[in-house]
Amino acid sequence: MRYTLEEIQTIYHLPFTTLIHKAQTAHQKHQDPSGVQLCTLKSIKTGACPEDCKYCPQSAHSDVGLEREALLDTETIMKDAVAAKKGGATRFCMGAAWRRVPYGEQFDSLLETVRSVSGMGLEVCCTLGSLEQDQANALSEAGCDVYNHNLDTSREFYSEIITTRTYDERLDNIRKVREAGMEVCSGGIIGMGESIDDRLKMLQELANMDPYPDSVPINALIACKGTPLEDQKFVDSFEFVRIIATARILMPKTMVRLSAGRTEMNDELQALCYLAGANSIFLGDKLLTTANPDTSDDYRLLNKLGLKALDPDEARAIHARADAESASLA
Ligand code: SAM
Ligand code: DTB
Ligand code: SF4
Repeated sequence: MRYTLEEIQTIYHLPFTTLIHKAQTAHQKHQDPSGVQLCTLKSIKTGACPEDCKYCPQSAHSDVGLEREALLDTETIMKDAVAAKKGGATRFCMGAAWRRVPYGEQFDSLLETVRSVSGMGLEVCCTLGSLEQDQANALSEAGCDVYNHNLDTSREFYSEIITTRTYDERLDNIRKVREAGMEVCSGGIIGMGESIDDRLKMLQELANMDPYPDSVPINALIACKGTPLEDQKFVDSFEFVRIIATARILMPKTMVRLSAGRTEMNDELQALCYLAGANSIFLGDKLLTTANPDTSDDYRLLNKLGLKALDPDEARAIHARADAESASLA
C-alpha cells in the first residue's frame, strides 16, 4: 500500500482521541497488547566517527569530550550480553561508530561476537554503518537477526543534518540488509528542528517500503553539549505521541520502539506512548553513550500499567494470526 503525504497528514492531524483510537485498534489487532519488547544496547566501538551527523555525540566533527574506544573483543561484549539477558532483555543490539564496516580482523572478531551472542539465545541486532553485500550476508549467516539503519528524517531535511552521506546510500544499505535475509530496523529522530511535514515524509518513506521495516525506532533528540544541535529544545510531548500513533497506524505489524529520550519523559508521557502503539524500549541504564532510565524504574512502570516483557515467539504467532485474518478478508 502506497501512502501519499496527504493521507498521512490527514491521519496525523486527526483529533487526538480519534488518532489514539485508530492506533489502538491497529495495535490490538496486530500486536500483543500487554507485551513490550525489551532490547539492550551496547556500544561496541565508540566515538571518532568520520560522519558529521549533527545530532550525534560520536561524530568526530562534534566536541563532546567522549572517550573513544576501539572495537571491543567478544569476551568483553559477552559479559554485557549475559547481564542483559539476566536483566530480562530478549534482544541485544550492538552499535559501532563506523562510516563503513571494516574488513579483516575487526570483521572476523565481530562475526565471532555475533555467533556467541546468538548462541546464548538472544536475538541479535547490529548497527554498524554502511555494509557491502558480502558483509551483510556474512553477518546474517553468523546469526545477526536484525540490522538497524535509520533514515533519521525526511529526504529534504537530510542535508541539513548530515553532509557526509546521502539518503539514497541509506536506502541502498537497507536493501542489502533485506537481500541478506536480516530483519530491517529503521526509524528516526524527532526534535532536530525539522517540520511536522519532514517527520511525516520520513514515516512515508518507511511505510512505503515493500515490505516496511520490522521495527521502527522513534528517538527524541538528546541534545548533547558539544554537538551542533546542543541548543534544541526537547520535542513537544503531544507532537511526539502523534508521531508514534501515526507510525503504528501506517505500519501495524512493526515493532514501534520508544527509543532515545526517555530520561526526559515522565511516566505519564511514556504511558501515552504505549497507548499510541509503542511496544518496544531499550532496557538498561545506558543507550550507546548517553543515559537511559534505571531498569528498576522501567519495570515499576510496566508493572503499574500491567504490561510485561514481550515473548518473541508469542509476538510472531500474533503477527502471523493477524496476517492470516487480513488475507482471508481480502
Ligand atoms: N553509526 C551507525 C549509524 O549511523 O547508522 C549506528 C549508530 S548511530 C549512533 C544509531 C542511531 O542513533 C542514529 O541513526 C540516530 O537515530 C540515533 N542517535 C544518535 N545520536 C542521537 C541523539 N543525540 N539523540 C537521539 N538519537 C540519536
Ligand atoms: C536507535 O534508533 N536508537 C539507538 C539505536 N537505534 C542504536 C541509539 C540511540 C543513541 C542515543 C545517543 C547515544 O546514546 O549515544
Ligand atoms: Fe557516526 Fe552513526 Fe553517529 Fe552518524 S549517527 S556520527 S554515523 S555513529
